[in-house]
Amino acid sequence: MNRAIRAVALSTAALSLAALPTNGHAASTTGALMVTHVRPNTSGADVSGSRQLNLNGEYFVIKNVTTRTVNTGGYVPDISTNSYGRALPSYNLPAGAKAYVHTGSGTNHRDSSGWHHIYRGYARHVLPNDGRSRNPDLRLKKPGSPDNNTSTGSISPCNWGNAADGTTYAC
Ligand SMILES: [Ca+2]
Ligand SMILES: [Ca+2]
Repeated sequence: MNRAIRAVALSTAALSLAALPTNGHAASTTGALMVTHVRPNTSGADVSGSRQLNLNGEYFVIKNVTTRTVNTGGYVPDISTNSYGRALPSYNLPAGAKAYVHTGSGTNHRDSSGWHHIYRGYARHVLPNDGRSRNPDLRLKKPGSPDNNTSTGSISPCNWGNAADGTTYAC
């Protein structure tokens, strides 16, 4: 198991959200991909002066729940009340495989431990550290869906509360 996933935790806010009928501990999907984990608050300081730090330490994890390769191109990770829903780049994710979807820049690849890494290419942090006032916070939407802050086209939601520094949450 990757060290980044070992420290899975649920905040008290996430636990309270679990009481809602549309949300729970177990990740779910109505499509080929599922959001399984999220790290909204990158380890350490997010900014230093005008510099954004450790952008790739902010990420979410997706899983291919099918028995065939799925191309991630066009899937829209939409976030409530902002415009950070840039569609995912083209990347062939094998059957059953998981991928870190990093906020910053890099070359999409599979690492030596078998984990896949996909980069969104933002120059700033885009996942709110404090998700308490929004529900849902992150929705993976099927390819072709607009980035319009609605749940239309959503296949897998993920929520969190006030995210602790460097903590990965199960969706
Ligand atoms: Ca963040
Ligand atoms: Ca931080």
